[in-house]
Amino acid sequence: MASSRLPKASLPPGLIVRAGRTVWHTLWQIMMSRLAPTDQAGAYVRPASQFRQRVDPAGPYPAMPDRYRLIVGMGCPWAHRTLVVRALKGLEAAVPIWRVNPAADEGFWIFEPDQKLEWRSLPELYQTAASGYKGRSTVPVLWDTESRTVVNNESADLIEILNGAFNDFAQRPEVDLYPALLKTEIDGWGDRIYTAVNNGVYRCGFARSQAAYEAACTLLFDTLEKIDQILTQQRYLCGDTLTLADVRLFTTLFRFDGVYHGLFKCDRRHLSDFEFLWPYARDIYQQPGVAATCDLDTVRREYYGNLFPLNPGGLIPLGPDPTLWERPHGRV
Ligand SMILES: N[C@@H](CCC(=O)N[C@@H](CS)C(=O)NCC(=O)O)C(=O)O
Repeated sequence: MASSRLPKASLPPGLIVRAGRTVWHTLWQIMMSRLAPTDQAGAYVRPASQFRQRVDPAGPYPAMPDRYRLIVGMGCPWAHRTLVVRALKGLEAAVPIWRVNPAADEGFWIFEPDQKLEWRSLPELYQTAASGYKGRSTVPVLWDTESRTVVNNESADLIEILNGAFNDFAQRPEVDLYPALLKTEIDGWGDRIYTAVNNGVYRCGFARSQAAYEAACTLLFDTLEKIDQILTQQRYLCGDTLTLADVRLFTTLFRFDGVYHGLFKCDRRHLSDFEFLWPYARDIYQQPGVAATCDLDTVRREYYGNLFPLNPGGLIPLGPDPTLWERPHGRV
């Protein structure tokens, strides 16, 4: 009889489910608290960047070609902003990059070995800059090879620096993504986009309470829907000129359907469902030099492969097709 082949003493399924759930939930809470600090309501709070100096002819860090290095990881949206500005300005030769990759088991960034640098990991470089540094070792970083320190590790500053400070060595100095007349408007967009969208997707994905997740997700999509409306009337956020505000929005949009929709539960709509926002995002992708900074396969691998508490099985989704970004955008 079939029943005689069943194992004699197996644990009751209910017990296995309850034990598994308790153990996994406790581990998840511990790992999430390391990965993503939250406030008392379970909402993610991003730590502030600690190196905030400027490249300035009058200060200790004057602009010079080949003196600074921009340290980036290809998956990171904050690093991606700096790569987009560097490409639009034609600063590839003047400000070379050093690349880091995530080390899944160690939880920090490791330098690509073929660069043959003196540090193995990014935390080691931060210790060279400031011995005893206790903050997070994040990308992007602007590193000064002369004084051997981190000049700045805040992407919001770095995109302004790359836009304005290296014009003498830029291939396209005439490109100005932060024109004086639009500064107030660009800064206003920057704040709004940071809270609701750039950091908003992380606040969805890293929330540890239902209420915190719902608040973040609602603000995110309400904001994207408002932007979609605005883009019915104008090509870019501040009118007919591409600015830093668009660059800030773009790097989150580039990751939206491939990563945030699934992994971070940003799933009220796909980016590709938005009538104006989706062609707008492709318009930026198709600007000279931008596509070369975009690598959707690496982005997907880095997020899904390294945020273990959000994807313990480690499977990497296959879709959507990256060539969709090359479709004509039709915006003028
Ligand atoms: N506010 C920073 C945030 C940068 C950031 O969080 N970078 C992430 C990668 S997407 C990182 O390097 N995390 C490493 C860590 O937190 O240990 C900026 O915009 O530059």
